[in-house]
Order: sequence, then structure tokens, then C-alpha cells
Amino acid sequence: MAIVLYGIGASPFVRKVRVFLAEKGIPHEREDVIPVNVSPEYRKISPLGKIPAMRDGDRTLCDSSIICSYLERTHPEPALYPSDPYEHGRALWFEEYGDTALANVIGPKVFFQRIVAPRFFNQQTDEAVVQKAIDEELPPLFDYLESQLGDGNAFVGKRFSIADIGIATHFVNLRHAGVGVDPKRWPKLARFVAAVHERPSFKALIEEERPMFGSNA
Ligand SMILES: N[C@@H](CCC(=O)N[C@@H](CS)C(=O)NCC(=O)O)C(=O)O
Repeated sequence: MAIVLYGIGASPFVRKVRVFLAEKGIPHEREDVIPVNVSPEYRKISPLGKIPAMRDGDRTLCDSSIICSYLERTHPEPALYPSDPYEHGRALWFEEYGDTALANVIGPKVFFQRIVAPRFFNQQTDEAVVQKAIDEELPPLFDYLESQLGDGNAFVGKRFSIADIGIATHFVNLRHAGVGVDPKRWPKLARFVAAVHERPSFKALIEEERPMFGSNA
């Protein structure tokens, strides 16, 4: 029985798992769940009512980080977590940085304001909120990420890992909202985002999402 992933494409957390599944070539199905007033049935799988959640036969799990960690053990190849203990810890840190620091600004202050509010809630974008995020809140986060990249396009070691998926997924939401990374100010980060979004796993999802969530800018 195929793995079922619950959630919608616009969520960076759902996308993280979808990219992870694609990179490993794991067959799966997806069922749309919008995380507003979720059913009691869904809450049994995801007690906080959030997306994503996953069913693998009679087993269920929620939370993108936990689902990816489970899938790494059920489908070890290709490895998407570093084997070295310190590098493993560093990879989890970057995933966490994406899921908290980046998500807390990009989600509500840029993607929600520019895409979700006007298109799905019939609310006007508060451009002041968006501009403050772009001018003041994102730059220190980008400065940190820039300082952590070397010559290659991997945050940890030389191989693509959960660290890169966990960071790059949030930049898809930024991209949909018409906001890029200035290559003059953050050359390594801009190069990283461009390279990772070109991977077939990311590229296919970006194309799929663009008609519904992409900016017209
Ligand atoms: N730590 C969770 C975060 C998931 C999350 O916040 N998902 C959002 C959608 S992007 C959600 O379901 N929000 C609804 C809510 O918080 O009630 C994960 O990694 O899966």
C-alpha cells in the first residue's frame, strides 16, 4: 500500500516531505488537507491539526521533520542525513532554522500577505508588513545563511541533505510571492537557492504550484 501524505502544496512543510519523497523515489499519494477546522478524523493523525501528516499502512505520523526522519530509516538510500554525528546535528539545526526563523517571517509576513490573503481570504495585502519583512527582518537571516555556505551548494559537508531541503523549501514560498535573494548582497545564498530549486524534485513542485500560488509580478 502506498504512503499517503496529507496536506497542500503551498505549505513549506508539506513541500519538504514531498521533495524528500521525490529525492528517494518513494511512491506515494497525496490527499489535500487544508489546516483550518480539520476533521476529528484528521486530528487523530495530527493532534495539533497541522499539515503535513502521513499514513504508511496502519502507521501514521505527523510533523515534517518526524516524517522525514522516519522515511530515512524505512528508505535509507540515497541518504539524506549525514552519517557523521556532528554533521548530522548540524543538518538538523539548518532544518530547524528553516522551520522556525525563516518560516516565521516568510509564512505570515510575505507569503500570506502577498498570496494567501488576497487570493483565498479576499483580504488586501498589507504592503507595509511585507516591506518591513523584506527590508528589516529577512536580511539578518540571510546574512547568517550566507556566512554558513562555502563554495558548494550544501549547508553541511559536500552532499545534498535534509539541511538543504529544509532551507530551500521556504525560499519557494518567497519566490512565489515575487521576492528573490539579491545576488550582489548574498551571492552564495542566491547561488544555493537557484541551484537547489533547479533540482528535478524542487523544480517539478515549483512548476506545479506556480499557477495557483505564484506571483504575477
Ligand atoms: N513543525 C510542523 C509545522 C507544520 C505547520 O506549521 N504547518 C502549517 C501549514 S504551513 C499548519 O498546519 N498550520 C495550521 C495551524 O497551525 O493550525 C512541521 O514541521 O510539520
